[in-house]
Amino acid sequence: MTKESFSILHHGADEYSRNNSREKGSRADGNVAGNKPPFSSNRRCWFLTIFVLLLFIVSLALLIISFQNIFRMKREQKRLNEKVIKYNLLVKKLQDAIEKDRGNVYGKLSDFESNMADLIKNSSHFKNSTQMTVEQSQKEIADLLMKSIGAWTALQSTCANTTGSSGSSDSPCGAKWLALNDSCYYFVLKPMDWFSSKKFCANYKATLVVINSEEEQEFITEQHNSKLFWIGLSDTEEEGNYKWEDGTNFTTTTTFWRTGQPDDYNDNEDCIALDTEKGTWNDAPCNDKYFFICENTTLLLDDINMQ
Ligand SMILES: [Ca+2]
Ligand SMILES: [Ca+2]
Ligand SMILES: [Ca+2]
Repeated sequence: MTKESFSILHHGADEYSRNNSREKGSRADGNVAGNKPPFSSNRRCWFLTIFVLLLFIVSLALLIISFQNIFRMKREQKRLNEKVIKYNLLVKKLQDAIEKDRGNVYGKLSDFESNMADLIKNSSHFKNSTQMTVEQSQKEIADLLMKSIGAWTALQSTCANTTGSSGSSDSPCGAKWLALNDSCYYFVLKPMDWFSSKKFCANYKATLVVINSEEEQEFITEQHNSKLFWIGLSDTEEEGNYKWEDGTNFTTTTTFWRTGQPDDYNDNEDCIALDTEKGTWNDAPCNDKYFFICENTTLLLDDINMQ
C-alpha cells in the first residue's frame, strides 16, 4: 500500500468517525429533540465503494507503470543485445581485415626480399659490366695516347728537325719516314720500353727494325749519334734463341754485338738495343726505356701517310 492510499484510508476513517459522532449526537439530540433520522448504512457502503475503487485505480496505475518499466527494460535489453551483436560482427570484420593485411604484409615482404635479391644481382652485373667498360676504355685511351705520342714525336721530329735524318718530301716514304732500298724507317725519339715500342710500330703496320745487312746497320747508325735505340731482336721466348720481329732467320743475318755481349746480365736481358755511337748491339732489360726505330717493308707510301 502506498502512502497516498494510506492517506485516503485514514481520511475515510476520520470521516466515518466524525459522521458516527454526529449520528450519535443527533440521536442524543433526537432523544432530546425527539425525531432526527440516524446515520445511513448506505452512505457507509458508498464511502467504502469509493475507497475500494480508488484503491483499485491506484493499484492498476502502479501495475501499468510496472509493466511499462518492464517493457522499457526489455526494449533496452534488446537494443543492447543488438549492439553487442553488431560489435561482435565489427570485431570479426576487424580480425578478418587484420588477418588479410597480415597476409598482404607477408606477401609484400616476400616480394621485397625477392626484389632486393634481384637488385643485388643486377648491381653485381652492372659492376662487372662497368669494370669491363672501364678496362676497355682504359685500353682504348692507352692506344689513343700511344698514337698521340707518335704523332707528337713525328711533329717534333719534322718541325724542329731534331732527328737530323728526317725524311724529305722527295723521299718515297714521305716526310716522316726515311727510305733505304725497299724499306721505310721511322726514328721515334720518345723513350719507351721494348714491348711498348713494338706496339707503337704495330699501330703503323710496321715492326721494330730488322737489320738484314751491314748496309742497313750502317744506314741506321748514321742517322743519330750517341743514342740507344730498340731494334726488333729479342730472346724473350727462350734464353739465347734470338728472333727477329718479322720472322727473318737470325742465323742468316750478320750480327753487330758489342764485345762481351750478349751477357743476359742478372738473367734479365732479353731485348736488343743499338748503340749508334759505337754501332754495336747490347742485350738489355726489356723494361728499360730507349728510343726506337720502326721499319715497314710492305706498305706503300700512301698507306703509311694515311696513318
Ligand atoms: Ca730490315
Ligand atoms: Ca737474354
Ligand atoms: Ca747485356
